[in-house]
Amino acid sequence: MRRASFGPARTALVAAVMALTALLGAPSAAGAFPAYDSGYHSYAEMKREIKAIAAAHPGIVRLFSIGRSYQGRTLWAAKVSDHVDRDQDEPELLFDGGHHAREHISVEMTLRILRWLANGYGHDPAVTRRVNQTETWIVFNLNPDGSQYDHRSGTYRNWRKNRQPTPGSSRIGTDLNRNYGYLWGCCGGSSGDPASETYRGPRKWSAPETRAMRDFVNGRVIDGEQQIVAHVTFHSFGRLVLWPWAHKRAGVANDADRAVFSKLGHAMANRADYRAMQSYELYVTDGDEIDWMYRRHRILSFTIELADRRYPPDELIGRETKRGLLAVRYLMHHAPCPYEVIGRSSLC
Ligand code: 3K0
Ligand code: CA
Ligand code: ZN
Repeated sequence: MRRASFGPARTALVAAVMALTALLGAPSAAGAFPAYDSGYHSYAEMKREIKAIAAAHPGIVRLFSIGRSYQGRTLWAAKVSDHVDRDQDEPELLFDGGHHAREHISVEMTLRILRWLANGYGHDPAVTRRVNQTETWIVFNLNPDGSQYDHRSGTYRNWRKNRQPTPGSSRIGTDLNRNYGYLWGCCGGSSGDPASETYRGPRKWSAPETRAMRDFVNGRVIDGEQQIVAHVTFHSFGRLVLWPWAHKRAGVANDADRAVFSKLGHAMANRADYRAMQSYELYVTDGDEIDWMYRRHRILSFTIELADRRYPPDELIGRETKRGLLAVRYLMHHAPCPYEVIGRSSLC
């Protein structure tokens, strides 16, 4: 072997390749985020993290699945409450992340909520109260197929939709936040073109992921009463708090609900230093999650758009999810009687 004769050149080449690799961000492990964003959780890392937290806090955290993604991944969820294995008559909250594949920080937000509740229980009196007095549901990533696809090659693909093929088309993917069943495709807030970023799917609920969310929420109706009082779906980006309607200019018809949406929305935005508005004011969407949540179940449902850019570097996860947490804390505090914020506790 003549290895010695080209040793120095080879060493230099290896060093150059390594530097370039670090710069371009080759995946740090199969299926992981690019090395420069290793602070983000891939699907496998998310699963490991939530299992570790649940194992460390078995009395207050229970993991379960709400169904499977198109490609068969488990859609992981957690319940957090005292007496977690019992269904107590307490106000319930629901948080979800990951509808849009590339909005990875929304998944980090759901993990942060779980960590905050689990680690604070028994230490932070405010958290302990929240865990004792409410039941919190967290759906960590509704679109794991899409998020994996977005990050796993080592270069972000800017992918938004799920990974479900559309019959009769070569284009892949449905925008999950246009596939919900209330006034699906009604109002020019989605696209019927399978190539579009906001493709609503061939029919309402055509995506297994939205069906899983629907069935879970429908299942929280007990003795005719929806247990979930308030919901936040995390997206990115824009540093915004949004509420229904998304499909039309008018606010919701019920005066108290309209006032509560605005009051809670603005207060959450103040906590986070975000802007607040009815979803329609940003732009029209139809078949989205918050309109369905409110119309079908009268859940006080919000969209929170985290962060100020599409791909916040992992150094910013802490700072940006902290803002989200300030909003979440406010909402949880008012879950037992949201109408109190408009001086109408009698409605609770
Ligand atoms: O409720 C809403 O207004 C959803 C807004 C959301 C969407 O689905 O268009 N914005 S995002 O796609 O930039 N995350
Ligand atoms: Ca409980
Ligand atoms: Zn989104």
